[in-house]
Amino acid sequence: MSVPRTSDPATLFEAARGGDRGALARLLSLVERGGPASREVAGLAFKTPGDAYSVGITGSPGAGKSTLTDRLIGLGRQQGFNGGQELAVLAVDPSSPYSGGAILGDRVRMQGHAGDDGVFIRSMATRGHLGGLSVAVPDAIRLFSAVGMPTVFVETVGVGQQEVEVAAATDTTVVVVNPGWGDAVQANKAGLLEIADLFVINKADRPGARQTRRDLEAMLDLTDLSDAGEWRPPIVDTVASTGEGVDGLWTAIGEHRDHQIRSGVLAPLRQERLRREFRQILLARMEQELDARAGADEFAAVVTAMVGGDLDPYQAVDRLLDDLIRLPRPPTADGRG
Ligand SMILES: Nc1nc2c(ncn2[C@@H]2O[C@H](COP(=O)(O)OP(=O)(O)O)[C@@H](O)[C@H]2O)c(=O)[nH]1
Ligand SMILES: [Mg+2]
Repeated sequence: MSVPRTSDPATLFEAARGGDRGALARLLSLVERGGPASREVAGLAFKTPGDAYSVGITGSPGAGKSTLTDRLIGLGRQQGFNGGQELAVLAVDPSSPYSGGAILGDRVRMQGHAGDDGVFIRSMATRGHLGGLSVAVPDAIRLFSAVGMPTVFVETVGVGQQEVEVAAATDTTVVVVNPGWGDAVQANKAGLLEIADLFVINKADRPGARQTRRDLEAMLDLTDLSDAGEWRPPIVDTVASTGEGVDGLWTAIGEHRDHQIRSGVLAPLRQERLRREFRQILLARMEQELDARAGADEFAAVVTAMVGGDLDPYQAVDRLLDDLIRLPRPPTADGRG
């Protein structure tokens, strides 16, 4: 099936739902680029909820995420979720403003599936999307879901706050560490411990895997698990380069999925993520609105009043917000509305 070279989101969306991978790729480019077309794609996907289960693979550069993902693709093709064996892979590079740069290596490492029509691999970088990747990635996951993908993998480098947000946008988040002194501690510092549903000690063929496991266990002992429905993240050893242990990882991912469904936390967790997304979009929009008004008279007048000492900075903000959101603000705790 082939679609005329259109960039009309609705036409592309129908084609993608019919199985056209070229159309799906173009929709993802629209999502990545941001702007009105991206909003339209997001709207279409949102109104067509699918049944995709998303799995995030995160960790430091070089931890073996792509090699591991490649192995998981193989298993996912045989035993995918929701009775479907097709799958989508989104390789996210938050540090790069372009697709294709650092991701090229990932493509090479996922070559095992290059000729496989059932696997859709796509990289995504920061472009013009409002709210950045922490909003673009959930949009992309919903798009995959809407076009009928049962399983979505998201590989992302987990090194900063935004990256951690991106990594947390999936149903099951796998944090990959390596053996060796301090790797688990680094992951903890990066905020990855909080978002991990599962730990992988990859490169378990190297010395230090047992120490890394002890470090992780010790840190987990200090973690409050009540939010996650009492799920304690299991720790799986793998050697992605040979495939050793990857079966066990796939099983553990399935167990986490089952746990979320059985305990009833999957839907509320997805809603919570949607709330966070809404917040991100709202904040980005507010910033955009503010920037657009920075030169406006009202803005200048407020700043002048503040600099002149007539308004303190809080009052100046109140004055502007009154204009920006025409909603009554709730009174603050100290009664100064
Ligand atoms: N010794 C060893 N090397 C591995 C293992 N897994 C991956 N590698 C190698 O580590 C390097 C980085 O792997 P890659 O998957 O690109 O890591 P990513 O940056 O996290 O995606 C590559 O040279 C892999 O071949 C493993 O389990 N053991
Ligand atoms: Mg990689």
